Amino acid sequence: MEGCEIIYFSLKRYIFWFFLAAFPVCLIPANAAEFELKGITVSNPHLVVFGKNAKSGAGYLVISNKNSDPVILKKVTADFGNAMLHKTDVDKKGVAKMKHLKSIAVPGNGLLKLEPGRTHIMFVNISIEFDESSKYPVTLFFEEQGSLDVDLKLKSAKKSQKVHKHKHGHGHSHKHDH
Ligand SMILES: [Cu+2]
Repeated sequence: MEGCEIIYFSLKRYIFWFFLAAFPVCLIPANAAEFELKGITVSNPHLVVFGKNAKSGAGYLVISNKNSDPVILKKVTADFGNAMLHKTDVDKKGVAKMKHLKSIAVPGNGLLKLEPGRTHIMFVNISIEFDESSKYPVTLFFEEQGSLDVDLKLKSAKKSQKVHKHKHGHGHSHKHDH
């Protein structure tokens, strides 16, 4: 009898921990940020920078358009730097070049993916330090639908922020800072 109670108690505890552990996991996909405006849905907006002191970065997201007409994204602005629309083109020699786009069109009842190596939002002259827990707001301006605020989630491309300091003195003295 007493044994059963102990099992029951630990089961209750198990269930408690299970929900505690599972709850945030359930929240993340629901939270995996979607932003909507007049039939336009922007999903999975994220920002890739190289190191926390990066001066430039790229924004990627998926724009889906439930309207029957195409929608035109004509401008992106950000507080943390200058934003513009870019497209990466690879020429015949295999050299990748980025081209500035005045606008991008999302087909009616279709979607456009801004993704690495293709269309992206380019950020330059970044004036802030990044940290992984923050979100970075940008505003998308659509030709007819107006503006939509979207939060970009930071994804560091590489852990390049851990700068390995290595000082070498000349002659006999060696200084190593790690
Ligand atoms: Cu670019």
